[in-house]
Amino acid sequence: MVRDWLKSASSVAVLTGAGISAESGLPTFRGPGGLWRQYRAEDLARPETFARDPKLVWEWYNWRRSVMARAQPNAAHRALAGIEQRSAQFTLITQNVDGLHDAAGSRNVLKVHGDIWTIRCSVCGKERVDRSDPLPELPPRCACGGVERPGVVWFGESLPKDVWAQSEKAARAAELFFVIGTSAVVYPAAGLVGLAKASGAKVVEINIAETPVSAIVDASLRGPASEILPELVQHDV
Ligand code: BV8
Ligand code: ZN
Repeated sequence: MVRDWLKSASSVAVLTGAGISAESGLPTFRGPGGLWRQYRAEDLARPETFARDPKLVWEWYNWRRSVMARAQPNAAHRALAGIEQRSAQFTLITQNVDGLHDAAGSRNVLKVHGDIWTIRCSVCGKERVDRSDPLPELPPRCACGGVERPGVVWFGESLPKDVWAQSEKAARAAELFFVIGTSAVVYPAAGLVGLAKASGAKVVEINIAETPVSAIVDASLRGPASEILPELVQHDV
């Protein structure tokens, strides 16, 4: 059924979360690996924690960057890159900051929560991409002397305007909307599922567990994304 929907949909949009990178060895946010030392990710991904202790937050990001630097895209990331090539209109919206969708060959990736490889000065706002692992000095400093921060969206911060506007547009235009590997508890990203549904899309969830959106989707494929996604594209002859 979903395979047929995929074949006939002229516009496809996808929302991914940490679960799609789980099989690349990256701990999910709220799963067992979501803890670092005795801190919860949700307490570290906050501007007030960074203001209080930039070095601690940077140690967490340095640790995550070193884990991500060793991670490879998995079959789920690659399957999405394949679907993009075959779809007339395809938009990939991700909450992940690991860059694995780009590494798998996805071209048009909307990063609604930013990118861990981007570093931004908290004083002058200058942004740069820095993939050094580990970062030599924590916290890194800008040429202007300002302390730099990870180029990600923390809790309480608004999402990048243009990226968010494109994400909403894609959710509205989608005939087929996949929600993959996300616990669908973080807003406004999770709201894209309801927006796609309200705009007439068929919504397909791929997750190993039930989530708050499971009740509203048209099809719930229960299992690991790296097994289910390649299945969907495999029979494309
Ligand atoms: C904002 C930082 C306001 C980057 C992250 C409306 C309603 C309710 C709450 C709010 C609301 N509006 C705002 C809020 C508050 C807050 C929020 O949503 N809180 C929640 C927790 C209640 N939202 C915000 O603060 C957002 N900002 O709205 O600001 C505003 C508006 C205008 C102007 C000014 C201000 C900002 C949210 C962004 C927060 N930053 N990350 C980083 O360091 O990574 S969020 C964090 O959670 C990550 O980005 C992560 O991507 C995201 C969601 O987590 P998931 O990706 O879903 O991962 P999780 O571990 O939760 O789940 C994994 C899933 O995978 C599970 O379901 C599991 O079953 C599944 N899985 C596991 N293995 C597999 C699998 N599935 C398939 N295959 C597998 N193998
Ligand atoms: Zn600066």
